[in-house]
Amino acid sequence: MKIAIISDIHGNLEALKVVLDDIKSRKIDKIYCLGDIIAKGSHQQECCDLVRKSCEVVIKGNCDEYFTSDIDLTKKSEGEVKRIKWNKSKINEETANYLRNLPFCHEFYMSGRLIRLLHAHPERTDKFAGSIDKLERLYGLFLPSENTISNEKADVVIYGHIHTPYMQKIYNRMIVNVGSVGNAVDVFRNDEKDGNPLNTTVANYLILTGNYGSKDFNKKISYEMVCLPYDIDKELEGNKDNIEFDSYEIEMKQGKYRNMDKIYQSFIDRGIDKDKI
Ligand SMILES: [Mn+2]
Repeated sequence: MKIAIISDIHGNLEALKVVLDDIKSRKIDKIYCLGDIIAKGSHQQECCDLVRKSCEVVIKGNCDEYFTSDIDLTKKSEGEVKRIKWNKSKINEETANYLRNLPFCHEFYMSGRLIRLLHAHPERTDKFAGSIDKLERLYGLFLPSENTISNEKADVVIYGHIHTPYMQKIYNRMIVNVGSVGNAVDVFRNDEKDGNPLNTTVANYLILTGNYGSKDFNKKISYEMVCLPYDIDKELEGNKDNIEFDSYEIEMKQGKYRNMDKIYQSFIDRGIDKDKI
């Protein structure tokens, strides 16, 4: 069984189409989506329509949750109010209702492993845990919570949210981040050390291959990360109405997150010396 796992499309239709075409060209049985179909890019409605048509399982991301909830605008800054209103205007009410009702998590066995799919973390759709974190925080990814389906620790956690793909083995368990289809970034940036941005600004997804439903650990399993170039300029052409066009363009073309101050603060919070990055 081959399952393609996509995440964090963020309204990028060109990237999503390239990914779905690539999936179609391989013998893949199912497509799962880990959320954040909306926010940021202009083609949010189109991406929701395509994901609903193509994916057997879709779970909820933090943006799917945030931009479809009742937000008290009186407590938000002027810029944030504009951002909320623009993003809310990009999807219709029926789609908003669909996103609101998405499940938090999905689980299955493959080649003996209990595989848990999450958007970001078992506790919340917006809790950040990534390769920059210490073991204790990474271990938290495997733990069950009131949001998970089973009360077991997962053998494999597959998630999105951080927009940078990676794999890491700890405690005989496996972490796989599938990266982002439509908004790939790399938070480790240094003008002297940076390589080709095309190594970041691709559409990323994962192909998981193994014995679906089997509780026999003694079976083959594989995790394949796919990186696909797509027509970024064409996608940006269709973003003329984007109220955050400038920062969006930098993310698309340089893979540099729009709010590096937030990234640097999270390095400081984690005890990482930002000057050594
Ligand atoms: Mn997210």
